[in-house]
Amino acid sequence: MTRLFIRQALAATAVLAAAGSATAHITLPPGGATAGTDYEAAFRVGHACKDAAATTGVSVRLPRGFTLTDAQARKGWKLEVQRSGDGEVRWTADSPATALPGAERAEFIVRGKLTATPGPLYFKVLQSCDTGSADWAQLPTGAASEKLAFPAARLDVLAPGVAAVDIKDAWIRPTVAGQSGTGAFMTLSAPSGARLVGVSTPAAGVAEVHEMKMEGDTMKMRAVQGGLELPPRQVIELKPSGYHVMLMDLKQPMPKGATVPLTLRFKDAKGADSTREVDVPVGAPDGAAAAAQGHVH
Ligand SMILES: [Cu+2]
Repeated sequence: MTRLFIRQALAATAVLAAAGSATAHITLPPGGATAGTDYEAAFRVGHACKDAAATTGVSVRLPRGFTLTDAQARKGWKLEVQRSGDGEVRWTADSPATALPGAERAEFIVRGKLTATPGPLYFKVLQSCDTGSADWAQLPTGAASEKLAFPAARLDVLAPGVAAVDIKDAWIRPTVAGQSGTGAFMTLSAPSGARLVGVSTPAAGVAEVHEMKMEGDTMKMRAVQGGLELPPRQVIELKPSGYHVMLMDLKQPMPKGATVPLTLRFKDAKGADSTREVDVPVGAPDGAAAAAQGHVH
């Protein structure tokens, strides 16, 4: 019966598909935001326009469903806010000296209130450069294999109760016969901040968030008190020899290639509870295994 919840699934494929969004060039941090809340939209500019040396202007067209509160000024840039219609926020570099160099990353921040209706919101962003411009304004048409050259920045507006947290590269260390505990690892990022306060899975009697701490000259692990803080837009890594999810009282072995469902529970800054479900593959991804070995030395 316990076999039911360990599924052989194509979870690795899902992870790859999620990573694909990182190829877009002006983006909002993945993970979404809760419907009806105040949201700080931090548009990440990753590089200048094609063949350009610097970004000289960024103009964000606000979608219906986002009610502007304010926008963050940038030193050396003029900020213009147009509230009529759907609204637009525009930053323009005062001079070539204050323009954003091609290889440098920066965030352009707009704050506002989100619609109470869950669903995707698309922000169209016009990037101006010393040479040319790029209009990140394409909306998906729904075709399965579609690859947009200039996608608009997407925000997933989530129903209350669904955690606004991006979960990537999750994996569980395989077990051998008789082993009663193991670790689960992943990277977490909460665009608006959150705290990981609990984990559960039908595959283990007990699941806890652990940290590694030196006690005298011994490395010990223990439960994180009060939950694991995820500051806004920071990537927090759960990895071997660092923070991890400890699965104890395992209900069955976890062979490489199996998939285990985890439910992660979060609290936001206002104390609202939310959860996110992830199907976690058993077995270290190549990169993670290498990183884990690197840690030993
Ligand atoms: Cu542990």
